[in-house]
Amino acid sequence: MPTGRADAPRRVLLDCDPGHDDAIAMLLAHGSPAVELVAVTTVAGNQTLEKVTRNALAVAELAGIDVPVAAGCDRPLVRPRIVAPDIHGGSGMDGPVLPAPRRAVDRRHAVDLIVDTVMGAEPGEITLVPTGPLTNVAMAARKEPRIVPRVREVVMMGGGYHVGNRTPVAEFNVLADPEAAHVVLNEPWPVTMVGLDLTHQAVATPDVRERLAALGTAASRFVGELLGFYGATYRSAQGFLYPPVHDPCAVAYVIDPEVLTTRRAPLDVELHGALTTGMTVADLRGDEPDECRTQVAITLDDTRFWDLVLDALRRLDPA
Ligand SMILES: [Ca+2]
Repeated sequence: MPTGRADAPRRVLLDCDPGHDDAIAMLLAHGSPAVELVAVTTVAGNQTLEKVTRNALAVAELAGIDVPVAAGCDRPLVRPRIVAPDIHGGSGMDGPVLPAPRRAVDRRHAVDLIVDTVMGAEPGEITLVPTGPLTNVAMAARKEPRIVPRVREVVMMGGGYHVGNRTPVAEFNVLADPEAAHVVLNEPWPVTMVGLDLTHQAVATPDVRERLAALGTAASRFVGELLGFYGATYRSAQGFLYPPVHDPCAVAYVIDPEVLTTRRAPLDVELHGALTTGMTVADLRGDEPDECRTQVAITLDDTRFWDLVLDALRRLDPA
């Protein structure tokens, strides 16, 4: 059970693969007063580990995020590595000119930083927010099983109960390392799956882009440049009129649970399907169970969501 004060900022470790939307998730977590971003860990996903780690350090530099940034697993547990240059470009975060990071990467492996962070905090204090393949989080749960009951909850961006993006039924983060997703979904910690069903409602429309531009801060300009590239690739590669920004949705839920609706449901991942490997399967039959440690995100309050993002960017970098 959580022990922190109800009004104390929620302490969040973000495990990510920046990634355009990961970058926005970092900025949202850092800028929001409701969350204390305590560490950032990186995992191969949208691009190679080297590239996504560099990108994470660049975002930290840009936004003055002064927390440990540690590099983690450079490949999935079992499968060959897949990356996503069709969406995120050759650097993993094409579009803006990135500042040269002055801070060095933490010397610890990301798995050790996750373990140290959770074991060094009070039980129920740390929320894990994975927004890339789940390799690091699965490895941490295996390396130090005592973290599992100490984690407040896992709020993951990944999967979907109805739709995929890399395949008709599999979402990229889960497809990239389905065995790691299996570990994370089957450990006895609370898991909220913020999947594509939800994140496809978080669309960077022209109205959102105008609000961003009107902020006129370095951070909002940076996000605008991210969305310029990401919007173009989402249009050409996925046929989206405007791009969905997946990863900040998970952070937004930690900041304000009212930003989305959830439904408790047993949840697992397909590892052996001829057509369905990497598909997350939620059992939504019948009435919502009274008790279930897994739940899926259903409906986004997109006005509230974008208000949170814009508010965080404003606080981060006053014009
Ligand atoms: Ca990501």
